[in-house]
Amino acid sequence: MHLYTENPLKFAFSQTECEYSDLNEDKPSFGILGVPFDSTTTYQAGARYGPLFVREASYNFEKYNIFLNKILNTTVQDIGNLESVPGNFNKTCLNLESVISSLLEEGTTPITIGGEHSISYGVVKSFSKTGTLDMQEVTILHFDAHMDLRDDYMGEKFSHATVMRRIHDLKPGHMIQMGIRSASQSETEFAQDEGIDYYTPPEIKEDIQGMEKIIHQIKGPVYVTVDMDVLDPSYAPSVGTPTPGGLEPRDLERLIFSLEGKEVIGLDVVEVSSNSIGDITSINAAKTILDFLFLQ
Ligand SMILES: [Mn+2]
Repeated sequence: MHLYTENPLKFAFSQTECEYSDLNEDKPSFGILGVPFDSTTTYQAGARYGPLFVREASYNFEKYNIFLNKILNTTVQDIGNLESVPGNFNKTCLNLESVISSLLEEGTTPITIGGEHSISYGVVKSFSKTGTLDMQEVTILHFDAHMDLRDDYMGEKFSHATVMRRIHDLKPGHMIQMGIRSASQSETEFAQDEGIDYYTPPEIKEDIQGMEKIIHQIKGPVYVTVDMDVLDPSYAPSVGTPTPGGLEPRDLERLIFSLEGKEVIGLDVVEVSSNSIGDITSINAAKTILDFLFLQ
């Protein structure tokens, strides 16, 4: 290993597998995996570039968080990108389940950078397959402009637009959606019938402390999925389906900070379709991952 060098293709403050074994330490707490897959995107394509630009953007942050008065000191291994199969969700999902399952077997908590939202299904399915976790005890905390609860989208069962319905099929104990401002009538009816709680941006802005309390009160394991379109397009324009009227970065930061002390079993940050250095969407996505890591 050479001193004074860094690898811009891995997430900031993380180690590659080689470096990790050189350090001869225990397995890292968190494993970062990029999934460059965007074959079901409806509108603004390019989420395949998300892992690249989110990692690049991660370099412009401090290792110290002024709000938490904390230096980032958790162990993070960046294991690179998934070998995704363009145009084939099923094959991509099988590869994804294989990698996530191997992380879980090591006791490493996965942090997945999308890719479009359909990939979250492969991650959550890996948990349900391990057998060490009772899905009935798991809460899915979902930040998004959209419910993604359609049973199919244009005839497709697996899509960024159906991902939360497919995750619901895995029978998690509870689902909470925050930032919702776009849905079909049948999606809202499904959510109400199934006891899925959802909160719109005006509700969140009017009572941010109430929202923090809802997150504080989650019992048991939590899986967190963040579609970056939860932010207003003024802060996150490079997403698959930009939708006006979203959250501000400070709102999302406070909600992520509310996870402190929670048993978070995995995090994904999806739908970033940035295609240039310094793009605000990738910067906000990298910040969200770092905000989460500062809690550890
Ligand atoms: Mn969305």
